[in-house]
Amino acid sequence: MDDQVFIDASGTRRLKDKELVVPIIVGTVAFSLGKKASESSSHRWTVYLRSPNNEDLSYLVSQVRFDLHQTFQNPQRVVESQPFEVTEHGWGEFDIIVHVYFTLDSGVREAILYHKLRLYEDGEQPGCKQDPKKPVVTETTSISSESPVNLFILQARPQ
Ligand code: SLL
Repeated sequence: MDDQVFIDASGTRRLKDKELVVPIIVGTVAFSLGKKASESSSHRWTVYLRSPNNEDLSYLVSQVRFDLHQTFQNPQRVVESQPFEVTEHGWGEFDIIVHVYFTLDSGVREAILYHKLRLYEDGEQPGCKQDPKKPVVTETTSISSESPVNLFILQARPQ
């Protein structure tokens, strides 16, 4: 047998000391509700987790939990299949904590990512006039080592 290959405790063939680097994007898209806005609901927004080329992630990701601000009902939202996303209505920006649970195959169980929900562009103030058709989109796409939030390194090594 090639010495780079080993069999793990579950009987699966694995490659020794190999890394699988999977870039993942967490983003939000927010629309002002314009005239339909109310005090507690100025925007409709969606938070999502996706691959850069929108490939199916279900071979790798079994479930995603989006932890919203405590002001939301049932703030821990679990999504068990694609698309991994949550849509809500709200009034304020906050950090969303994204727990990504991997399929058993990957050898790593969970990663935690952070993404700030943005409802306004830079320089815009809460309450300012926004075009309801023009979304505010932010994505964490950098894969530099200073901001590894969207980069998963799954290492196959003997258990
Ligand atoms: C802020 N620190 O003060 C932030 C908190 C929380 C936003 C923002 C809840 C909506 C709902 C909602 O939008 N919370 O009540 O369903 O700006």
